[in-house]
Amino acid sequence: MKVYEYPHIVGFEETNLVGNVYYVNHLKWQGRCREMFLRDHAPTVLTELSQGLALATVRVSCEYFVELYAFDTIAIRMHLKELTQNRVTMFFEYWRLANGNEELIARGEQQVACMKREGEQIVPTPVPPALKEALQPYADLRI
Ligand code: SSV
Repeated sequence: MKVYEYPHIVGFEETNLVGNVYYVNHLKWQGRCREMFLRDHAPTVLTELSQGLALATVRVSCEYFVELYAFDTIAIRMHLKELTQNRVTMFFEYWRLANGNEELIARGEQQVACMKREGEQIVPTPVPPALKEALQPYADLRI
């Protein structure tokens, strides 16, 4: 199984009054990670998003183990947890990278539902073939 990695260096804007990273940022990084995945591996899905496809986020979670600080170098690693007719569930691990060491900071999960806009309505639609194809190598079980 492959994992998709989004690297990041924590900035001051992401920290709170006492210097550690404010919890909402971990969720933003999940968002960054998934959009960069589309950019790198399924760019046609980005076009579809401007043509009626909607990827609706229906669930997001994060479990926090260790605090992060400004200038920490981290990697958000994503893989596919489940794929159904019209839903994709992703799993995330947040690692801090420091002098050759890797420390698990947090874990997260999210699910998106594929929908399409039909006039006023928004209705479920199958996962776009280009996305299914791109997800294949990142599945933790064969799909
Ligand atoms: C504008 C908007 O609604 C964007 C939604 C983006 C959703 C991206 C979903 C990407 C899923 C990638 C899964 C990769 C698993 C290895």
